[in-house]
Amino acid sequence: MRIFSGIQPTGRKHLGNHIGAIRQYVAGQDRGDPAIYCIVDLHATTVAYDPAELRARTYDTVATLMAAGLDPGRCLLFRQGDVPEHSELCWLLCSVTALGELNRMHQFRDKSLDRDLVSAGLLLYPVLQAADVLAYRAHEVPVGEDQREHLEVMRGIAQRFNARYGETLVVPEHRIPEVGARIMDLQDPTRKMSTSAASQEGTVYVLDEPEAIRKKFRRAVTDSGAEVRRGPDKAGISNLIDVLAAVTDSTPAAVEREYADARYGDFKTKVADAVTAHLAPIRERYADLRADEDALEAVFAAGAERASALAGETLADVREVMGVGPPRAHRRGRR
Ligand code: AQP
Repeated sequence: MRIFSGIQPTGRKHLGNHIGAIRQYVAGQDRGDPAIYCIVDLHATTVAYDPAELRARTYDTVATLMAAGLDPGRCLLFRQGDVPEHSELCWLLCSVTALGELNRMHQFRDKSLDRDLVSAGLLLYPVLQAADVLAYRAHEVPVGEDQREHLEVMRGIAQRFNARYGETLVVPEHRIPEVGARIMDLQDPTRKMSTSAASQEGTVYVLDEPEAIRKKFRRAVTDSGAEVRRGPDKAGISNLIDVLAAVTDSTPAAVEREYADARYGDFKTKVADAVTAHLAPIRERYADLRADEDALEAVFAAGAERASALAGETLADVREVMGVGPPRAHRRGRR
């Protein structure tokens, strides 16, 4: 079982990223053969950004992943921009990607709003994402609910490629967690918790200080009712129930039973305490890991070498069936 997932180098990862994705990465590293995780710096260039910030936030992100439990000895951890096979495969996959489908993606539409320049890269984002996964012939992709649409595009690209050129690529499945696939903003529980949220108050960051976490949960928007239970009219409380279930490895139903008689204020305090206890060791480990950029670069270099060897095999097959470059027999010593 090969597992692959990519994560943006936004640096400050939030509780949604942690519960929806990072925790599944850690769980996957012993199941994966191998589990492959990539910090997608090429994806980050599809919107306006500062180059020096990108490097710094990439280090922040890899240090956060390692502090949360990713161990480069037990998984393959690397930076996307170190492995040129991703970009080449992206271009080759464009030939089996429907433009109309890319135009309809929610993320493209949302991120195209209010921009001076809507880059072609933003439109092609799902194709590069497909290349990331398909290059490793991964079977499983752990992601949050918001990535379901992109995963479907990726599967369509792989199926179309195989139909046109013969069975070459693995059609991957998503792995969306049962609890916490869509953690909501604490100030507006009808919207997902997001890096690009207008207000920071509704977003809990993995590296937030305990007092900041407590304050955000204290101010979390709930509803006018009094019962700690899930329901369509109780988006705020439902979200808090999911958060508590996820960070305590419980289930939403068990949380509802345990807090059936609790008041909202007390329940929020419980959730805040559980999240603080869950994140504190990660914050502590992060400081040491982030301080040594040479060590982080060494992790990237070792990861890129292994990743490039795996992706290179797929790319050689793709080039062969597509008739691109010399035939395999003439390729000795070349890719
Ligand atoms: N609210 C969420 N709940 C559960 N999972 C989530 N993910 C993102 N938000 C939630 C999952 O986190 C993984 C990494 O996401 P990313 O690489 O897109 O990181 P990001 O850009 O920092 O996260 P955002 O918040 O999704 O950014 P915006 O909204 O600004 O574009 C993915 O598996 C994702 O599903």
